[in-house]
Amino acid sequence: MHLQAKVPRGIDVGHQVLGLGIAGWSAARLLRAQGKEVWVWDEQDSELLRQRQAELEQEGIPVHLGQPFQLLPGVEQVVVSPGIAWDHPLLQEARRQGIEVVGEAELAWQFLEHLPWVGITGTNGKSTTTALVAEMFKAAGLEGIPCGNIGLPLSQVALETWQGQRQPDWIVAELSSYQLEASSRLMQSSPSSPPRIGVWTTFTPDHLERHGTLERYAGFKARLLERAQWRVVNGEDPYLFRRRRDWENTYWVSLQDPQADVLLRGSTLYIQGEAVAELEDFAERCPGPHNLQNLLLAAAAAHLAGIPNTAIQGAIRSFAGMPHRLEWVAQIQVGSTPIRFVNDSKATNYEAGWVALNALSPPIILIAGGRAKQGDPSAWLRLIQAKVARVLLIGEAAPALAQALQAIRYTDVEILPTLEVAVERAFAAACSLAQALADPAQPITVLLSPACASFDQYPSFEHRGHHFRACCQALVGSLER
Ligand code: UMA
Repeated sequence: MHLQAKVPRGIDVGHQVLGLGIAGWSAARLLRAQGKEVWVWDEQDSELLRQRQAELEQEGIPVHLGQPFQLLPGVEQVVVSPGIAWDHPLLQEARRQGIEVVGEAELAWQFLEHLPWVGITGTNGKSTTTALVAEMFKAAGLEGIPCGNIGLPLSQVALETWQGQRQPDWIVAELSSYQLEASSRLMQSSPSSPPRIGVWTTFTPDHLERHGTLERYAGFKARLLERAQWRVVNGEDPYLFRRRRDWENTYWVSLQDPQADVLLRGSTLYIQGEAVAELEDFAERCPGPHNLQNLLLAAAAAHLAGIPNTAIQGAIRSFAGMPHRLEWVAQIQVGSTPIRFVNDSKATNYEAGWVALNALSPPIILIAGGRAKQGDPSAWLRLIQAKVARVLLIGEAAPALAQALQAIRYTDVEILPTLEVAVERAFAAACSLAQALADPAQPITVLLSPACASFDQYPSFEHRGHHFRACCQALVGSLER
């Protein structure tokens, strides 16, 4: 295999960054700001990548687009974007040659390890928990930057902190299994280090195409708890509950267990036996037991970080929910029936799809599909059967999902070419349904909760969610005209 590339004479590459997504882009700028020679490589070529290429080249960072990765001669460190397989042949070759290979998050850690951290991992719920923890720090007058897998790259935070543009009190990092796999020290604590709090939200099969087995996937997430000084774990999750004796210094969170450290009694949140907040309004704004679990996890982490109860209460009052997660994007009144459009584009696997359906009351018209993920869809399919009036399928996975629904004798299914057509069809179906309702004032929900990745039709789940929101708003506009 030819893995060594030609570099123009006189260039000492030093650091090679693989992937020009937002993580690679930030990592390259962080290294350049340290005066390092950096070369960025991306196997794709697109308008967006060319824009980024032009920006980086202005900063003296050469960028190579559209060809398989190759090792540049003289490289001392390879920095890897989270989405690149950790066993990519080029990385194996680099390790064989004794070249240091680090993940982008691990690179950022080297610049941020003097700060206290809350690291949040889990299959689902980690973004909402991350945003809630940051909101609780904010209510206490502290800057706790929500970053990492949630969107703002850790390297960007490292760069801005190093340049003095930010002075974070805490790093509140959402950490994916990809980032944890590519890190050997991230969140490592020692007796003298500032606080490190590790949170594990849920665990179900995901990303098996990358990690191979469930054990490996769990192992990367467990790294976070093993390295932290204090831990917060969701006792409602069956897998995590089974592992409850694995970790010390752990706050257990539960909606039901009266023995838990952080729990719900009625609608009151208790931390270590003390009543902290009423959650009725929060449960209206952020429906579903999963959102209550996320809130309890966040409150536990904030409490361990020394955030006062008044700030936790303030954050609970002000938190408006997350975009693309059961986000209410439009409402159309048809006679006395409200038809609500809810964007849950972030549901990229069957478990997240199940969580959304579980949180909402019927009748529901569901738009699902995209690129299929590995995993067991049976619980999701059963909930569709119980709660969904009609399923509209889009994307690559549509034929297979239609077959799976037929296999359980669910027949109210249609395959449609685009999301735009699906929104129109969903509205028409909701209008017919409204006429048949026993209680005409009962709301009908049109829910985009794909249970699939977006990459067959969109660059990301955010693009898919924005498109859904735009389609719904266009529909509202067309009815107003
Ligand atoms: N690329 C290659 N070769 C490959 C793979 C990718 O050249 O073999 C290139 C692609 O052409 C692309 C670039 O690498 O241009 C993309 O890099 P990336 O996939 O690491 O994406 P980034 O834009 O840098 O975003 C990453 C995270 N992406 C992934 O983990 C896949 C973002 O998480 C994160 O928000 C961002 O860093 C900032 O920290 C997204 C995600 O989907 C939300 N995460 C997964 C999830 O939540 O399930 C783990």
